[in-house]
Amino acid sequence: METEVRTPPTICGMGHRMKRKEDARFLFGKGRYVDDIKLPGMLYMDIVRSPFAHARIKSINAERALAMDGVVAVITGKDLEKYNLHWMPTLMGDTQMVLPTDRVMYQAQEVAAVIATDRYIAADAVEAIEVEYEPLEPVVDPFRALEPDAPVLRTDKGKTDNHIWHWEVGDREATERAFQEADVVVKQQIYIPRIHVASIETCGCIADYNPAEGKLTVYMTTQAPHVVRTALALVAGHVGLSEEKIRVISPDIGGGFGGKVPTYPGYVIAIAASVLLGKPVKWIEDRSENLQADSFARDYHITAELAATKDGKITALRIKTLADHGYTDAAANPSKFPAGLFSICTGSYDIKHAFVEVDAVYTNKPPGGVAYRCSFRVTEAVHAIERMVDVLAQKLGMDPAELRFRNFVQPDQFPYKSALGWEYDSGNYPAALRKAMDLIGYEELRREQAERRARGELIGIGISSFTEIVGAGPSRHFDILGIKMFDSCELRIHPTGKAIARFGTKSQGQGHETTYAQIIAEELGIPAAHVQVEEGDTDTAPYGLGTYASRSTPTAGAAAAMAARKVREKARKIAAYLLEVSEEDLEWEPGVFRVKGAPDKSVTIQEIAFAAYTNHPPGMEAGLEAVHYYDPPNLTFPFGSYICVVDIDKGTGQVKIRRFVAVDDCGHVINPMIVEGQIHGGLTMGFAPAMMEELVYDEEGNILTGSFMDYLLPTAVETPRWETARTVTPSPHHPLGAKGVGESATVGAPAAIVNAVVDALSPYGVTHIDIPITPYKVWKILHEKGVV
Ligand code: MCN
Ligand code: CUM
Repeated sequence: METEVRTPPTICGMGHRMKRKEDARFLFGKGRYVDDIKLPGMLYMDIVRSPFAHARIKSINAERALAMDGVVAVITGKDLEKYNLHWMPTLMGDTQMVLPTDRVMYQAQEVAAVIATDRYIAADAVEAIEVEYEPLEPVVDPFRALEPDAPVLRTDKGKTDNHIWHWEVGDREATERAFQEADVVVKQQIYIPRIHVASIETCGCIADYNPAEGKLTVYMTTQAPHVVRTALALVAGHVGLSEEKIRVISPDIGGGFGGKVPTYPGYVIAIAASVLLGKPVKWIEDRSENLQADSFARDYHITAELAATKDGKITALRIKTLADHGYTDAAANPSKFPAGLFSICTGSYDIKHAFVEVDAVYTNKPPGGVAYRCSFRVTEAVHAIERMVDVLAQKLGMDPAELRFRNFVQPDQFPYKSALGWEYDSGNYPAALRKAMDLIGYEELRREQAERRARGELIGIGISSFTEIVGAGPSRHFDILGIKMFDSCELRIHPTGKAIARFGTKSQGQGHETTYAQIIAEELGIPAAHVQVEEGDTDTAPYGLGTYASRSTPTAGAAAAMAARKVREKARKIAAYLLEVSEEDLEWEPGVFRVKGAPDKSVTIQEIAFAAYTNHPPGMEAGLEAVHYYDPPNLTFPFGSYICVVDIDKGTGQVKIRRFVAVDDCGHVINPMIVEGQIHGGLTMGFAPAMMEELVYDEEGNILTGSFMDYLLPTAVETPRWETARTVTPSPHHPLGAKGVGESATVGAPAAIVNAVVDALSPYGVTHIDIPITPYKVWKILHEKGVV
């Protein structure tokens, strides 16, 4: 099944490969990012950061800095304390220092801020500030954090240990019984390391407080401007910032990938500085600050077990995880899900019994936990289950594709209720895997592998048949700090039949200006080229929860369709009036109402729009517009099957990805070109942590990968050629049958790569390798296992 194209290219509704409307300004170098904005009288902020992971601050001496020409102010935690702004809440309801008053908790933590007339002066003044520290024993290892004699980090919260929360789901006893009765049990430790998103644009803001109006405008690199506005009003209401006086504008964003969901101390300090000084204050992180201090991703220590019959029917899954959250839990999960949607870890398989528990701990590392195209921890879940299926296949001596087919949730089982409580809306897992196997020539590859193995060559084939879960709400289960997770569209049709549509989401590169316009074109027949899409300004956009966890299409995309349908209903009334027939006598085709049986009697949507302002029916309100707040009835469950083929060089341990086939299914596709772009980018962001990326700390909590010399990013040179294809299994509850897709590839790809490498090395007894699979790691294994 493919997405049906119902509109001509002149209208460019769903299914058209429309070129991105936003790209013109980017290609002309006319994007408007936060750092492009320069306001009159603007001051610049730079931040003093801690060299220690854990230390007491004995003194801060700013005298030399303050004496420098152009330095306007130095702000410390003690200054913010006077206004009770030295702490802020995190999105997970924990607390985080804005600036410390006595202790620093991770390397690169904000210690003080300098405000100056020039960015360079601010940077020089940062160097001139003398901070005296008394180093304290750091807690770096999360397992160490749980030991009874480990230093307690969050004494400010009255804690007596470093444990943050315990979360569990599933039936512990039934799972235990299934394990006892199993023919075969496999168990594996899996570490999914800390990684960093490295978007091209770092984080930053301009806080512009206008004392005459009492109004604060913040230009900010945020994926969720409305949530920031409300949170600001809640924490700074006591200093006179009430919500109608706060305007958050998220202009063009140079990549978010989850790293621009949290509220960083820098934003709050810049706001405080602007309010205190009555001038605009700009703060833009540099690359090292972004890498060293911003929200990380992953850092899950997983112990996973599968129980199965000897012919390969999986009967139970059990997972225990330790989550390292750094010094505060500043993940950006929905409030009721501290471990995000990790409980999707039964994956694409019909597993009767499952039990999952996650414990979170504090350590002396930067806070975060949700970033990097993760779908709220689905990446971790997929990695665990897709690795475990291969571990089991290896133990049973069964082909990993065969084992997957044997355990897939079958197409006729949807809607499928998983052992951990999710209701999968739709899927066809066997079809996607079959298609991927045909495209790559699976059987032929296995034959080639057997021959090459006989010659001692290392070739591996890895599969990942993942299930995603994206599109939060529904609001009965999903909220952030109590704010329900719906999303919105406000649509206005102008008299000449052109439109403006505003949304509560915020594109960071995903192409919303194009795809939302296509949705409205699909529903109203107004050419997508004539639909202006706006996001990111809280003074004009309807309230929404923002863009992350691939939720925009499932929520705001649905809201666009629903708002357009409301407009169409009013248009139908106007059309009936203009054509002097009853509404029932009208037929709709994209852009035109026709009289049934008299097809030459018709009015276009443009004529109707004009009439809405010039000649509307008596008794009807003028205008043609609608607002829709869409609360999805369920999440959407995109999925895919990826197959990776690797060749390993025995001499160097270098892994070369020979081929990578990705079959994705995100239901109906709005713009195939944009979806392919999302998948190409997502695959590269799956490849990167699988092969290269990791944030590493030493025992003192010093970051060892604090620059791109050590934190390795793939470039076009390292990145393999992606071969993509799709199946289309529409979501039954989404108005367009669409599912999210923005993170699928990042979620699904790493396991396929690891499975391929382990497959190559399996004849030598290798059952698992933790990512990143660096040449050195492979080289060591080759030597340890006596392969060379
Ligand atoms: N789309 C489509 N048909 C579908 C599904 C999606 O045409 N069936 C289109 C959408 O209309 C949209 C794009 O694909 O233009 C992604 O849609 P969706 O899956 O709804 O995801 P979001 O728009 O909510 O984007 C968020 C997602 C996340 S969470 C991360 S992280 C990520 C990602 O998008 N960050 C990105 N992709 C990114 N791409 C870029 N360029 N920059 C980022 O920061
Ligand atoms: Cu988890 S990264 Mo995206 O959800 O913005």
